[in-house]
Amino acid sequence: MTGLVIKKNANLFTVESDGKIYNLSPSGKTKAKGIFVGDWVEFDENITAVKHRKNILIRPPMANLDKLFIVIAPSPKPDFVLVDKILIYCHLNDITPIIVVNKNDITEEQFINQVQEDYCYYKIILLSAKCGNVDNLFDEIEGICALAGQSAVGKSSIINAIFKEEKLTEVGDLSAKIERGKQTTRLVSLYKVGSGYLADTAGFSLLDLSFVSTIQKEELASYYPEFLEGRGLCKYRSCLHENGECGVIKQMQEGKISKRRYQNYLKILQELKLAKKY
Ligand SMILES: Nc1nc2c(ncn2[C@@H]2O[C@H](COP(=O)(O)OP(=O)(O)OP(=O)(O)O)[C@@H](O)[C@H]2O)c(=O)[nH]1
Ligand SMILES: [Mg+2]
Ligand SMILES: [Zn+2]
Repeated sequence: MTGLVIKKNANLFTVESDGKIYNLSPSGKTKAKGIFVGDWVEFDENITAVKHRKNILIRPPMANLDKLFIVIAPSPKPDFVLVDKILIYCHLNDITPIIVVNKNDITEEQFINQVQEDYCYYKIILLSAKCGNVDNLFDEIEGICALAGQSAVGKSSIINAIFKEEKLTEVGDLSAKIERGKQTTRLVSLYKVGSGYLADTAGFSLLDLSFVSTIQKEELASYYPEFLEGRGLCKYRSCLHENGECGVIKQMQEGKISKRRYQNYLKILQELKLAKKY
C-alpha cells in the first residue's frame, strides 16, 4: 500500500492511506533517518520504500512541500531581504510561494500597496489571525503546505485560528488537537486542512537559508521573475545588473521593477560574493 507520512516520532511513523491511519516502523533496508514527514511511502506491516521526493527541507525537517505561505505583517517591521530569500528558496525547490500579510486589522493601506507593488508577480493574501479571519489562507491549502516568516508575524496565531475553527478534519481530529498543546519538541506534523495538509510548524521561525551562499552569482537574477524582460536588454550576457548598460537597471529606473526588490537583490548578490570569497 502507499501512504503519506504525517508524523514522525523517533523510529515510529504515522502514515495516512485512504483516510486510515497506520503506525509503522521502517523495515530492514529503509532507515528511520531517511524517512521524513511529507514522504510518500510503500508499506505492508512496515515501511518498505520511500517514493521519489520533489524536495526536502532540513529545518523544519519535511519532504514534498508544495506551497509555502510567507507571512509578513506591518509589525514587526518586515525583513524584505528575508522574504526575497524565501522566494528564491521556493523557486529552487519547486514550491509555490504565497505572500501572506497578517495583522490586517492594524495594517495601513500604504503598507499593503507597497507590498502589492513589490511582489506583483506573486499571489498575496490578507489575513487577521487576531480576528479569526483566516479563510483566505484556508482556501489556498492544497497539497502539502507550511508557513514561514520572521518571529512574531503571527504564524502560530494563524495556525491556532485555523485549528480553532474546527476546520481540522479526519486525520487531525480531537486527539491530534490535544496532542498539539503538549508538543514541546520541535517535531513537524501534517494536519488535513481543507483539500490538503498544513504542517504544524508553529515552533519554527525560519527555514534554513544557508543555501543562498551556494547559488552562483550569475544565476541569482533568474530567480526574480520581474527581471526577465530587462535581462534580455543588458549589453553583456554576464551582466550582474549592478551597473553599466543594464536592462534591469533601466526598467527599475522606469518604474517597471520595484526599487526595493532591486536594492535587496544587490544586497543578496553582495552576500553571495562574500560567501564565495572564503
Ligand atoms: N493585531 C494583530 N496582532 C496579531 C495578529 N496575529 C498575531 N498577532 C500578535 O502578534 C504576536 C506574535 O504572534 P505569534 O503567533 O506568536 O507569532 P509567530 O510568528 O508564531 O512568532 P514565532 O513563534 O516567534 O516565530 C502576538 O502578540 C499575537 O497576538 C493579528 O492578526 N493582528
Ligand atoms: Mg510561533
Ligand atoms: Zn543587467
